[in-house]
Amino acid sequence: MKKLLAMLMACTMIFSLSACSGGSSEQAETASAGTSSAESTADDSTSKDSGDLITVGFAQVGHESDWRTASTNSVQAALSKDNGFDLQFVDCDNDSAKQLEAVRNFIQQGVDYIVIDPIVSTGWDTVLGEAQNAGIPVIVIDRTIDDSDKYTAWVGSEFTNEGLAAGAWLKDYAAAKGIKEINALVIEGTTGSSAQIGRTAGFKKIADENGWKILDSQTGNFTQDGGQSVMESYCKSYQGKFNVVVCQNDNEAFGAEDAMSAAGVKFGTDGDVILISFDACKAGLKDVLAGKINADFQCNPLQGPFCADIIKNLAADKDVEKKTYMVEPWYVSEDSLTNITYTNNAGKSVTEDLIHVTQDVVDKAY
Ligand code: GYE
Repeated sequence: MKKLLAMLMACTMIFSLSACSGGSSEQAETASAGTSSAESTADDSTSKDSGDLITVGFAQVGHESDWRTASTNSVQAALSKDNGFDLQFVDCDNDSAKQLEAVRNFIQQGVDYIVIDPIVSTGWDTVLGEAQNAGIPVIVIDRTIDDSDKYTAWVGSEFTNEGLAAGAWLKDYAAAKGIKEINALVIEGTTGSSAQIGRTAGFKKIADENGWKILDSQTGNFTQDGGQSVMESYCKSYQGKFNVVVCQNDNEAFGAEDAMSAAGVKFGTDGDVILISFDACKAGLKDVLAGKINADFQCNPLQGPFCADIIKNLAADKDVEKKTYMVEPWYVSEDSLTNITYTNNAGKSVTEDLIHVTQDVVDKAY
């Protein structure tokens, strides 16, 4: 437990966020149901036999990207036996039916807690009701569930802000470079995921405000292969007509780079096409450093410690926040712009730093 606390405190300091304060008594009541065996483990979890561990079922999206690998590693490390957890991990392979089945299996087994990273944002109310009836608190991480509030807590990203920030950066960058017309191609993430919905909407809002053309917007499913095949077809259909490509994650960007290189399209800081990406994983930031990706908007996958913190607090009958947002910096290849100002999804005008990528930034990335 001491080890866990130290880790969580460090994490809280880094992100200046707390996942364990406040919250309504209603949440606390829901959360405490079905956790009596776990309560006794809340104070000392370092030397447990398996009967004392908190059992958790985690229905993960799949293994489609570098981001996903980092997310899985983060949750598995935080919900380890040493930290007092017995974690059952299910890779749902980007299949919503499989994910619902995994959650139903966890309910049937009577795990203490269920963690879900929802592949899509709707279709959840019935199964969350079943978990609630069984007295099993559900913690949602990363993507959101938008058609039900029958979960105890969520920790993840403000995807619309990521899209808005990408648009705000492009506006300032184009102005600085004297680029008058924007003709953009978008490669979206998995259709119906909150990450795809938010990033698409945020970028489109800025595009509409500035009269930019979005020539096409198709899904690449958050995979490198998907990004490559969408970009291959874009290169044929829109040859010479586009000057911006927006990929909704780094892996799609890697695929788009291969397709553009094969088609003889020059992209990046010295090219004719501005390449924008999301996630800012290590390999993505390497490409920012190399000038292949112009700007990369981070989505922070290190939610494991927050998740462990939430569960430990629920097990100890403490209140938790219903929503916790990860802090996410924006990364750029050139150092000409140092910040962006935009109106975020909460309607607030914000000014945020742009981090110029150096080798040191790459080395420290996830
Ligand atoms: O951007 C992508 C992953 O849900 C935020 O899913 C996550 C997204 C992430 O596959 O790389």
